[in-house]
Amino acid sequence: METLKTQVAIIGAGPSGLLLGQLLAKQGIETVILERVSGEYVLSRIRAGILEQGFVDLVREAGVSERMDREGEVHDGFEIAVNGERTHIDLKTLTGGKTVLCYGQTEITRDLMEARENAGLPTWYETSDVVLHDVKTDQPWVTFTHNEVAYRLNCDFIAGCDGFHGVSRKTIPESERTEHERVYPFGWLGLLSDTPPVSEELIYCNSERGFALASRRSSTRSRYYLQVPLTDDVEDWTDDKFWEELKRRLPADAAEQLVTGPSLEKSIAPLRSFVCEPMQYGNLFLVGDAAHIVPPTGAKGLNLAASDVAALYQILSRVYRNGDRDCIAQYSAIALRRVWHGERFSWWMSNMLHNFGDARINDMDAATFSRFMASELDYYLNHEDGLKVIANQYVGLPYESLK
Ligand code: RFL
Ligand code: PHB
Repeated sequence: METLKTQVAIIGAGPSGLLLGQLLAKQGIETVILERVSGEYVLSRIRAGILEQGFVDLVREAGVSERMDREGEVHDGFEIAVNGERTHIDLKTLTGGKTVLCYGQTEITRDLMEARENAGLPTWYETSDVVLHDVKTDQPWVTFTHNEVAYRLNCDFIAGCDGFHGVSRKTIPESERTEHERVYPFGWLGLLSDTPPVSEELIYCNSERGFALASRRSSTRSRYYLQVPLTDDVEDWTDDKFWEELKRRLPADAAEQLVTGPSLEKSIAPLRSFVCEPMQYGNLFLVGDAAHIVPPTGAKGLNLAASDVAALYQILSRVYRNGDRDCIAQYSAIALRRVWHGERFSWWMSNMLHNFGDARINDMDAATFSRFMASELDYYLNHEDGLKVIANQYVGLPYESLK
């Protein structure tokens, strides 16, 4: 077995792992990233589109913001439509000047990959059999296989950035972690197309036929989503069927302007709220989707990954700068406080905007639950205080600093 050495072993080359690697490199901290699939495959996954200011600032600090600053669209607001009636959420006014950036996760990931490659930093794609060892000790190590050769990677710390299905979380013994989960009785079918988006701003649509979201990637590329039953398969949805259903769920004036075209990508994602506590075990830290999942309704998944990265980056910088190991224990509590706020917001938005069919929710029948949610929406969308609550959480709560 060949032996390698680094300071921080990062498992997973998604946005969490790549962003952490780039930030640590700025502090002169060595990293090796191990990724299960190819770089091309990582870039074929179409996911989030809305970045909070905290995320944007981190990407700038990592020195990888050149294309994001040029091509990302600043969004001052978005809309929520309830049965066709549109309410504008003026983020900038309601939050005292804050906005979000519309720039796809795929593009951020591509920029981070290129920066890492240009800096000559090691990423091992298409690795298999990744196993974490001795994570409770000061000398953890990772074994993996690449091109049929077995390797051992010695390190000081391991960052588990390997997503919901990764190995890192499962390395923590079951007796040492608690998992909180809510699975929703529907998924989101997403469609990407090179068509001009139906609106300058995102429109979150609550309709009797189910939820829909009109999002975008640029003035020529659209991203739309439909709430679909979990039993549906992507193959059940031709492009024509998707466009027809979207028109029925959008406000009538938007539907009239909708430009349709062939899909570049279509996929279904199940909706889930999930948190693993704690987010650290010895010298292993869980980051991003490895520790928590939110339903996409609040656009928080990627943004919570970024606040985890920010907390771990501060800790590891301090450890390597002045040998202060006491701060290590703060990671989980700092990360989880913000994670739970994001979880609560995403759960609440999902409850208000989807159609739960005839599923029982919170121990009540769906019709009763939907009345509560309709009243909740009515209140929040028609009072300045309510709009501020939505706006302040949509732009993202502040990051917490180390003590
Ligand atoms: P990722 O992006 O899942 O990356 C984890 C990486 O780890 C690799 N990996 C392994 N590597 C080595 N060894 C192993 N054993 C490994 N197991 C896994 C994987 O191949 C992968 O490359 O997690 P990360 O970096 O924490 O980033 C989080 C974000 O990707 C995620 O929060 C968001 O994309 C969530 N999400 C969405 N968020 C939004 O805000 N808006 C969206 O529209 C949105 N759409 C989505 C989503 C997540 C989805 N998944 C995961 C089901 C759509 C989907 C389909
Ligand atoms: C997206 O553009 O993919 C997107 C935007 C906002 C969300 C979810 C997904 O809440």
